[in-house]
Amino acid sequence: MIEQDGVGEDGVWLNARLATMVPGADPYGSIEDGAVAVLNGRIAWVGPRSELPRDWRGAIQHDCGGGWLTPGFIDCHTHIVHAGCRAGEFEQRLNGASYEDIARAGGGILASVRATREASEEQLRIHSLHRLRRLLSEGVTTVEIKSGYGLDTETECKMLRVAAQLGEEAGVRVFRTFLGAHALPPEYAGRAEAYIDLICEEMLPRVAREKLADAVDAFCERIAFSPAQAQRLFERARELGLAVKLHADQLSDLGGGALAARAGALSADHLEYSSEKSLKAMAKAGTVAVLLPGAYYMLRETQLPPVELMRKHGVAMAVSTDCNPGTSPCVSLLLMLNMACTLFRLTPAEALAGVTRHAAAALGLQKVTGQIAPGLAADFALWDIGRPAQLAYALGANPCVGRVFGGRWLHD
Ligand code: DI6
Ligand code: FE
Repeated sequence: MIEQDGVGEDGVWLNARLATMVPGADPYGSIEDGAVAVLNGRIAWVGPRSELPRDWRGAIQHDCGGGWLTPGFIDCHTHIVHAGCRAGEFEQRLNGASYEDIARAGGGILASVRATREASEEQLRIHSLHRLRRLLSEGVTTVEIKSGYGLDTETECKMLRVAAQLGEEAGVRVFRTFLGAHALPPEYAGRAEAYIDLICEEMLPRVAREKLADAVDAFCERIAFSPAQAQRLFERARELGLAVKLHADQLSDLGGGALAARAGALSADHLEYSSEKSLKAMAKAGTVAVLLPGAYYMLRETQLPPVELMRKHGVAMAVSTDCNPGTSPCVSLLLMLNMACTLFRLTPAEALAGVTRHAAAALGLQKVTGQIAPGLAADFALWDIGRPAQLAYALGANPCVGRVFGGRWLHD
C-alpha cells in the first residue's frame, strides 16, 4: 500500500455534523454538533462536542463551519492509469456495434493496451494524475488502481509503478491491484493457457518480489478468461501472499461470484448476472459486492445487479467508478452515488456506505479507514450540504469543501 507520510497536526475538528458511517440505529451514524479528536494522524475520540474530554479542550481547533464531515471517500475499483481515449468506440456503439463485437475485432481493451505500451512512464503519470485530481476533488482519500492495459511484464510493472508515484504525489492512499488477466494480448492469441502460465511463472512472482501490488484481479468472462483460469491465478496469488478480487458476472453468469467467494476474495465486482447461489456464497465468505453503475449505464445494460438478493443475504455492497477508458470514463464518485440510487435503487445511506465502510472492506482496509471511529485514520471529507442524502441527490454539483488525509487538511 502506498501511504503518504504527511501526518497532520494533532487537534480537534469542531462545529461539524458527523456522518460517521459507524453501523447502528441511524444509517449514517450521525452525530449533531460533533467533535473528532486526532492524534498522530488517527482518530482518538469521536462524539458530541458537549462530551469532549477535558484534555482535548486546549488542543488546536479546526472549525468545520457547520458542514457535514464524512469519512474520506474510497474509490475501490479503478483503471485510472491508462493512456489513450476510446471516444471513437463510443460512437461505434451508438451506431449499433456491441462492446463484445468491438473487443473481438481487436478494439476495446486491446486499443488501450496499444496506447499504454507506447506511452512513457512520465506520459502515463501525467495523464493519470489529471484524472486522479478530479476524482480526489470529490472527497476521495483512498483509491484502488489496477494494472491490466500492459499485458506484458514490463508494461504491467510500469502501470503499477505509476500508481505508486501518484499516491506519493497526490495526497491519497493507493491500493494497487495486478490485473494481468484483463484480456489476452495479441502475442498470445489462441493461447490463453500459455498466457496464464506467463502470469503465474513470470509476472506474479516479479510483482510480489518488487512489492508492486496488494491484490490480484482477473476478468472472468466469455470474452476474457474462464473460471478455471481465474482459479489458477488465484492459487498462485495466494501462494505469493497476495489478496484476490474478481471482475465477475458482468456480461454473463459464469458463477464468478461463487468462484470469488471460494477463493476468499475481498470483493467480486459488477455482478449484474450473478445467481442467488453466488450471492449466498459471497455472504458466507464475507466477499464484498462492488457495484459499478457507470459501466452499466455506458453499456446501456438492462440486466440489473440483484441488489434485493444482496440485501436479503447480507452481502455488503460497495459502489465505485470503475474509471476506465472503455466502459466507464468516469472520475466522479458523487455521480456514482446518484446512479447507484436511481439505477440500482440503493438508498442514499447504502450508497454512502458503499463509498466508505464497505469500500474499505472491499480493499481489506476496514481496520484502517472507512468510518469516523477511534483507531482509524483521520481521513475525512467536509461537505457544504444540509443533509447527507444531498450527496447522492445532486447531479454535477460538487459540495466538497476540503479533504483531510491522515489528519492533514488538503484544499485541492
Ligand atoms: N470490465 C470493465 O468494465 C472494464 N474492464 C473489465 O474487465 C472495461 C475495460 C475497458 O473496456 O477498457
Ligand atoms: Fe473494471
